[in-house]
Amino acid sequence: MRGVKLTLHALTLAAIASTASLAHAQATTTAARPPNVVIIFADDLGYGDLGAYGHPLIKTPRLDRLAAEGLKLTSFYASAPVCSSSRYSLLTGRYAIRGGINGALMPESTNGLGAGETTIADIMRSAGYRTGMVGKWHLGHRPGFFPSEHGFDSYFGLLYSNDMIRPWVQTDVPMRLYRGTEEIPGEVDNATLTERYTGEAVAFIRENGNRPFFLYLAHSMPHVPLGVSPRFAGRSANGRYGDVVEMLDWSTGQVLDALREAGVERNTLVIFTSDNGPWMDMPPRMLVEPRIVRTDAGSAGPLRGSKGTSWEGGTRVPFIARWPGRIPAGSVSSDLARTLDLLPTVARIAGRPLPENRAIDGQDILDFLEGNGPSPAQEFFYYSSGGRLEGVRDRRWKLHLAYPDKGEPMTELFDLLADPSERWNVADEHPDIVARLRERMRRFAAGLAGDGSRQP
Ligand SMILES: [Ca+2]
Repeated sequence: MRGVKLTLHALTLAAIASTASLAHAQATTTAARPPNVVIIFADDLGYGDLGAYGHPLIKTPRLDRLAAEGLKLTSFYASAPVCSSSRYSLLTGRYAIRGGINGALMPESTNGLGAGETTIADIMRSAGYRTGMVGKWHLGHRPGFFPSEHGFDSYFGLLYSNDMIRPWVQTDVPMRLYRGTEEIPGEVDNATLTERYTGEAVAFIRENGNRPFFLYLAHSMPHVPLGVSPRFAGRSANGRYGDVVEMLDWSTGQVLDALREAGVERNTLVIFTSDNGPWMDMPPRMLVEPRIVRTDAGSAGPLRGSKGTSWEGGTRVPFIARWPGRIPAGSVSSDLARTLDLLPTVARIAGRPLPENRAIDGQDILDFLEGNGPSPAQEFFYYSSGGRLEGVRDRRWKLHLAYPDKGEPMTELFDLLADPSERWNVADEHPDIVARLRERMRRFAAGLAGDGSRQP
């Protein structure tokens, strides 16, 4: 009995002590609590699709205001021109070739994000954050590859693209929403996805506003087939595509309002960007009923090319970051930065070291985001949607290998500062720059072959 009493007494003392430390923690909470991070990732949203990036018809007042309250980048790159590869890089800070992820995983695919990879969510969870994901995963949809196995405490969404169902993709695998690792029975209504994702994201913020959290909201839109709630349909001057993007703007506003209502607006870094450039081509499989039409395509603005290409339009995407008191309002920069850089940056915010024993291609750009100096990112490598290395850029020059249907690629050189639309090939005028960048590509490819990081 005596032993039990002592134990109870010890427990009481421990409870008093922890209550006291809790009170202390609450008193210092706004100063000491680690900042939250929210990443909103659109699917196939082009460089020219937002008001803040010059679209003349699509109205995006919440995103435009977000940019005015923070930083807008004009040379920001998703790391691949296609879904799965791009998402791999966002979450791991590594080019997708390192993880053996090419293109877009299909319903019959059996691979996914490797068990040995360390994601942003893994890092944030190790720092004590609550980690939530809502939306399109597209890094494997079989056991072993779920978001919950890659650092996310909670998940709600689609495990791959919203077109991976008949009539657009010839598959017999049913499309289902998931919560955690559990399939939600019933057909998926494409028109409701943005609204459902938004509700889940807002609920996550409400539930976790009293502790550090990381939220990754990966929209299925504006990937075709476009889906929009009836209350948003027919509102945009830019047709169905405009309706969908304006609904994403509304969704972002809901998330921002939830942050303010939770009292964490000033302690949260919000990032909005896209996984690749706009879809523009028209493969025959899309010309079935219900028909996808050319006006369902987005815009790369002044940039050449589209999703799936190594032209600028394939990977250069909108990027907006807001962090009141940390990122100066009204900032605009043409410095180079990439989704690859978000993992090192977020790791620093959370006070965690980078994963060891593997190559990390991204760099910590926090000082740059906060207006303290230029971006440390010096270069970007361009891949085709099939994983072929097709170019590299530095701060000014882009070497591009244009592959014809047959034969040797044509070497092109563009001055991206003078010619962001890639209209004038100046390779003949600058053989020294061509040689330097070709050597840089060769060394990068050789390093990939030798680093063994395919199986981290
Ligand atoms: Ca995409």
